Amino acid sequence: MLDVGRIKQDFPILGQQVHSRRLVYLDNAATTQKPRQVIDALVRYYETTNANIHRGIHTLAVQATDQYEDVRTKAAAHIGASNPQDIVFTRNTTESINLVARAWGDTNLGEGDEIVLSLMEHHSNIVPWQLLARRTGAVLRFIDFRDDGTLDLDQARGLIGERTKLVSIVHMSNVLGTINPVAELAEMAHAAGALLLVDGAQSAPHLPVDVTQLGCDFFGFSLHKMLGPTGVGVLWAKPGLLEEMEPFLGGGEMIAIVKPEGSTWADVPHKFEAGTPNIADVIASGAAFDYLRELGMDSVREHEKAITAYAMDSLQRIPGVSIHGPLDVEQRGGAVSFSMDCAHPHDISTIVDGHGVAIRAGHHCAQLLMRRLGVPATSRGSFAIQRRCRCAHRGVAACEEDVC
Ligand code: 7TS
Repeated sequence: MLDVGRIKQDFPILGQQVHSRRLVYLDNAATTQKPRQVIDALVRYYETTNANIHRGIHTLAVQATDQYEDVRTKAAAHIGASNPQDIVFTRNTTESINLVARAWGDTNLGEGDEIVLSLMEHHSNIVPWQLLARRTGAVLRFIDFRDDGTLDLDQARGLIGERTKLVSIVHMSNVLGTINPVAELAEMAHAAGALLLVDGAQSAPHLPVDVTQLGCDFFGFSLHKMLGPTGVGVLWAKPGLLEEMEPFLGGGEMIAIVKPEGSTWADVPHKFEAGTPNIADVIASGAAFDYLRELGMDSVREHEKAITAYAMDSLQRIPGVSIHGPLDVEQRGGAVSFSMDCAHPHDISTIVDGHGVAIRAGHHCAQLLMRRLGVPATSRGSFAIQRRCRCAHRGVAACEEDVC
């Protein structure tokens, strides 16, 4: 069980008051707060190690390079990947997906080829494919979801076929909370000769993830949603895929030899990390991976299930409130969107902000999903490890804390 009292002390920002009330931060799907360990790692890097990497052979350059590469190993371990060289550091999930759309999509897709997405995707798993479709003549297909917020797998089976070159799907929805059956989708995609990309922006922070068990070909996520700094994303690709792909951005450090008539590329993953990367934030991300590893992702998941159950139970007691997405915590994570009769989400957000409570209201960068729900916006509370639940009300065995 997580010691939430101790965890909360690690987050300096949570000691703050907002509108003279204790800050209750429930916007973790947008970005999480940072523990002292991550902030200290960032400061320590600048105070003791700052140097450019993969170039100098002086002491600081070697130390910075070692620390940066060490985080690649931690990133691989976090998602059960066997080889750190299959990890590329990007700026965020959005860039990870755009990298695949450009570096894999431009070469492998043509007129009439199909990319299968779902109606619950974040815009960052829609727009890069629309741009790719415009460049190549490929066509997008969308899997619907059922009224209970689960993906319509029967429809998926019909949509994924011989024209499909890629299935790109969110692992955990940032609006509905739905956890999608990635392994089944991987089987469908592979049976059709297609690849599967998983948008792990909401799953890598909250679920134990093993890319081998998921059977996916690409997996992307963002460190700022999992206690790490902004400006660091990860793209993992199945062994061998990165080698086959064209570079994404050109410049320093991604080359082997440059001649007037053309260049050759560095080995992966460096082929995809042109220019000076976000060294400081990658190194501080190492502290975020350590923090989650020490808690254990199984414990994180159990804890968040308890909070989510409590939140949904409490919301359902309020007259006029309806929750979007699965009601079973086994099928969902801790992003809980709801609508309330006669109350606009922005008003709800403003009112609770007056009580020190940070939630998000809006379309959550998922306009296709909003249209499918038939609402312009929702209110959303999204949880992470540093919240307690009043589980005494719920009798949730995983958590005996009783102070919210
Ligand atoms: N995919 C999903 C499922 C997301 O939830 C988000 C961000 C992204 C991709 C993009 O992540 P980024 O780090 O590249 O920006 N989601 C949200 C959200 O729900 N509220 O603000 C950002």
